[in-house]
Amino acid sequence: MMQTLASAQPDILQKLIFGETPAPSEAAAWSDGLFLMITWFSIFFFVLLMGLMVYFTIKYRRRPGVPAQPSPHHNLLLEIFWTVVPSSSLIVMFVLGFQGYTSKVVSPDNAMELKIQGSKWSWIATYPNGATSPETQALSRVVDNENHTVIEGKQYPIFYLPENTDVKLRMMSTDVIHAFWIPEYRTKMDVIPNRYTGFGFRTPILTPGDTYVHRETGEVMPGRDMWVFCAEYCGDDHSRMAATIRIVPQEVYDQKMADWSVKLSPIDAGIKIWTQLCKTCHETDGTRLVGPAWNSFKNADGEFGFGYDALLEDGSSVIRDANYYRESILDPNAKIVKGFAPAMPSYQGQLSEEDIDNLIVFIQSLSDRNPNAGQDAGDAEEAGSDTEAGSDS
Ligand code: HEC
Ligand SMILES: [Cu+2]
Repeated sequence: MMQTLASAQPDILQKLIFGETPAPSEAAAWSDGLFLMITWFSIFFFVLLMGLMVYFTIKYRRRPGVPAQPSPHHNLLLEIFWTVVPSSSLIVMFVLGFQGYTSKVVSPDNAMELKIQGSKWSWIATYPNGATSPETQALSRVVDNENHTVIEGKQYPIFYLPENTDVKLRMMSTDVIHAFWIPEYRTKMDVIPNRYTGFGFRTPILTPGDTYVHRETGEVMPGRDMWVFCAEYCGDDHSRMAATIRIVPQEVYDQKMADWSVKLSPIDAGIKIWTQLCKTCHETDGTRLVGPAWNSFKNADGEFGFGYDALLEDGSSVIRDANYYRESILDPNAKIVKGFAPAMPSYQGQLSEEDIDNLIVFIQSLSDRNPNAGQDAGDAEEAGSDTEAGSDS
């Protein structure tokens, strides 16, 4: 269905507007298709209305000796016709647009989670195993002919991703509002302080034509580069807040992850904080202490763990997602889990953003709805995340 919308359009216009490279995912092709459909819709009505206007001005122009025609008052049928037809077309556009939007914002349960941090004026991506990419490339280079040297412009980070994989971004800003924009995916989303936002996409399957040039060796390697830009005006260097997403074969990605080894995986770092600060009130094996256990399980009090709905004291319920956990740590009394006392101290100012993030990755790993299951996320297995039960995909 998604592809039909895009492929129903003439190829030339598609290429003229969106370039030679095909959209990297079905969701992106959907946006192109919808954009072109709306373009044709507008062209049709523009030509029709302007044509009629010109025709009528000529036909009913004022001429000497010809008395002016009386103006008709109202024609109910005509009024209904030209209200219903255009507005139902708009509803069709809305529905198709909404469908495209949800397919970008909602990603499959097992999508790999990439953490994005935006700050003035750079992007940092952190992988499930805690690694960050040390590689960069320049957006521009100038050849200095006198000295026979190449002068490279500002360096931008390269984020490697495996081909044919669902990826989900969890983003936050450390300062002002930014927006993470991947033009090839036709998607951008605001990145704001103190709240996670995100969207997902599926990386394309590489074709033999997809290559990039290795910066140091000059070798031609299989892969596909896509630019990332900031789409929210955020100050002086906004226009140079860029990065590259580089889609590579799975083996290359795995090798990079192994090479960029990290001191302490996010899960291990999370376990450390838990042992020091939270263990007295929170178990990870379903045992009820002062506070609820963090792993996923069900009992008479309801469902627990990441990805499950929390029943609250005030009778409402809320999904336990990353924002829920963040709030529970910084402002524990904002939502009180049903059956528990408001006995938890706030950790506002005591835990860094990174600490909170590590705790969330650890808590996620305790759930059978762990988004990072199957990724190399340290000792997730040990924490018992490999069960399929309860998955609602
Ligand atoms: C003095 C005991 C105590 C300590 C220490 C404590 N908590 Fe809590 N926590 C609670 C109680 C009680 C609740 C349930 C009431 C509520 O929702 O605030 C709770 C709820 C939570 C929840 C929501 C759980 C759910 O399943 O919905 C999270 C997340 C949480 N705490 C995280 C932490 C973290 C992280 C730490 C350590 C940095 C911590 N807590 C330390 C008592 C504690
Ligand atoms: Cu920005």
